[in-house]
Amino acid sequence: MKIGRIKEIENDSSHCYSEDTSTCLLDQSGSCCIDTLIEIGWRTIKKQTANASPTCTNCLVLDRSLYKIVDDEKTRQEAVDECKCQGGKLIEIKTKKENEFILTELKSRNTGALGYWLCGYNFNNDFDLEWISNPGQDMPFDGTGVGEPNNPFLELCLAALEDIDFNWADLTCGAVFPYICEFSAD
Ligand SMILES: [Ca+2]
Ligand SMILES: [Ca+2]
Repeated sequence: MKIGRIKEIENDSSHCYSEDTSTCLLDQSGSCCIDTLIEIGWRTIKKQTANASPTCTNCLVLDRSLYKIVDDEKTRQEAVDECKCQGGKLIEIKTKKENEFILTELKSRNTGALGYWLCGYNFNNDFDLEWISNPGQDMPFDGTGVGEPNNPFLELCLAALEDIDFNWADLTCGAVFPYICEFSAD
């Protein structure tokens, strides 16, 4: 079976193109999103609702942010797409307070999840990770565990891992984990 692939047309966020069906979607709201996985290897595309408000029935709240922990296991890119589709972004943890808030919640959940995706990536071909919204800037707070990051050329993505008390670690972007979407409460 052909693996479904979706790409945004360069410099034009008002269209999405599905290589499987050779269809192009027009989206006046500005962005197309990946929809539910309907069959192994296939994805569909859908319109993102304009100015989507987060579907946050069970969201955590801290200061001006809402957080939704999603237990579905996704690759890092799928997690980024899912959060964006819901009107938010994959979580970027900027302060010690925010990190302790999230870690306390993750530790108390006890779902057996081995980790949760965060929105860090190793830009600049060096030894540290950056938040995707600020690729050129050091993270203002560093929550990485002892000995991490430890594989700057193969493990380019960031997750909070259960076996190191949900401190952060670099790991391969194709791994599948639950994830946390962050929404602005404003
Ligand atoms: Ca880096
Ligand atoms: Ca690592």
